[in-house]
Amino acid sequence: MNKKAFIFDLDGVIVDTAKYHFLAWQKIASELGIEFTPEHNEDLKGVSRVRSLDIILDLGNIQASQDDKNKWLIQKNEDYLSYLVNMNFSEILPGVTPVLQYLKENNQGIALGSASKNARPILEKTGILSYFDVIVDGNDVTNAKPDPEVFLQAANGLKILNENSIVFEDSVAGIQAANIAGMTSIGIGEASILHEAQYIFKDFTFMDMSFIESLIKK
Ligand code: B16
Ligand code: MG
Repeated sequence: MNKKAFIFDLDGVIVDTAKYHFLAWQKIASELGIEFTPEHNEDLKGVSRVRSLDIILDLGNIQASQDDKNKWLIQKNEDYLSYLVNMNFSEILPGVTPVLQYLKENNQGIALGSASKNARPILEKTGILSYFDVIVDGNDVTNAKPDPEVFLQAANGLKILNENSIVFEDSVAGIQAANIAGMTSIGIGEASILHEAQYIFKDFTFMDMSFIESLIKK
């Protein structure tokens, strides 16, 4: 039986936490008099917390001291965490659990490759932590996507070659990272945005198990 590495991004692939990131950033932005829309939020997907703040400050042409930035980063995360308190399995995106189940039953390597520093509590709260053999998150990497570091660490942790690794991603930077790593890139979302991906699905409900099977046998 072939063993492949299946590496999942978190936000936008397994759970839709983008809406909570948005609410928390919007609060900071409005305090600073910056207009921050859902369209702007698209640019923060897959981007680290520190870089996200810089993008928002740039929107408002605001230069800030490191002390102020640190204060806003803490405030944003506390607010974001308050939205996660009541999170449970119902927030897992459609079609994700059957794919995890199928991969587990077929003895495949399963890893998380996320920019988030809150990945573990989210996997715990949604009840899917035990599916993951390896977790690489924002606490483990120094270089953000499109740098492939997060996915390279995940494949390495599973002891599987990059060419035998498959990445599920919702962000352009994440797809680029997977491609740079020489892995199979699968975009989850809009084809018009994720066109650099080797395969694209609107969400996991559009993915047949025969497709997963073909990836395993490839
Ligand atoms: P945190 P992913 C990313 O997660 C999010 O897409 C991005 O919007 C967020 O800023 C980043 O995590 C950092 O998250 O503030 O929780 O450390 O898509 O790479 O799973
Ligand atoms: Mg994502």
